[in-house]
Amino acid sequence: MNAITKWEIALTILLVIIIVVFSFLATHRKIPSLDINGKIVFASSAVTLYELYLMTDNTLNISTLTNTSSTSTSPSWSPDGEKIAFASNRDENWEIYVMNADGSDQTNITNNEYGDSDPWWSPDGEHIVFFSNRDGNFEIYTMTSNGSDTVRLTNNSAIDAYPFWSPDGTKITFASDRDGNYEIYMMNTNGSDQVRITNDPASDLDASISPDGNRILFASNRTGDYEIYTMNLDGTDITNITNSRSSWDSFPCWSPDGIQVVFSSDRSGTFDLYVMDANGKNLKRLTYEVYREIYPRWSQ
Ligand SMILES: [Ca+2]
Ligand SMILES: [Ca+2]
Ligand SMILES: [Ca+2]
Ligand SMILES: [Ca+2]
Repeated sequence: MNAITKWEIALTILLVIIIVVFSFLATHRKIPSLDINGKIVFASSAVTLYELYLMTDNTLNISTLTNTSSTSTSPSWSPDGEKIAFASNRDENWEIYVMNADGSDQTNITNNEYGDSDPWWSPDGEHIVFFSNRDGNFEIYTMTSNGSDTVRLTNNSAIDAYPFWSPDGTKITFASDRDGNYEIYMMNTNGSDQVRITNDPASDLDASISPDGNRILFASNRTGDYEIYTMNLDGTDITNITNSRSSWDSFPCWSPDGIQVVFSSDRSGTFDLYVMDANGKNLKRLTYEVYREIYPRWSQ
């Protein structure tokens, strides 16, 4: 064997080793596992349709809650953390379902031919607010948590959608395009005193009041792409807490203690979940899937 062949063999072996090592590193990328305080339910399109998943204690501890050939999304925790309300189109049109927090006993509580979506539990656990087009266009409704005694809260030809119940139980925030584009509104839980909070030509939506009752968290595309903001309850002191231009940052949700915010962003190229302090600091990425994770909702 001459010297050149020996060198060729040595070089080939070295190249093979390098390729094997790099392939291993690429497929066994070290994903940081983060401890989270409580549990986060979220929707993910693992194949083509969204299903609900539960992340508990740390970001690698994920279990599957729904598994149907349909979409399940927009989850909301019961205040005691025992149940999850959500929307699904598994029964041919959108309905609201309630299940146990382990995914068992999935029960349709709306049962009508119209679109019903985005349930949010009242803090006393008695009621659920949601939106539906059962009266011809999208309006906000409340019902008991077993689906009885539905009450309509809004009444206009515009879209009224994406309601959240305030942690103190007295208000419902929602989005409506009744004034020409999506703005954030607040009303009493019987629909009285509907007040507009934002005033911007962009879309403002997904507004929820902080556990301490002082700030509203919301999403808006007023800079040209979606960012997450906080503001006072009267709409003053609007603060952009994502500032991630050219990425879509949305689905914001308070942590139960109000110190952090969980949200979905496509800044990595696909929608993943992130957590940060409510002032935008200490950003941490929670998911590293190639799939799309949206609608994170946090419970103790
Ligand atoms: Ca329906
Ligand atoms: Ca309406
Ligand atoms: Ca607006
Ligand atoms: Ca952005």
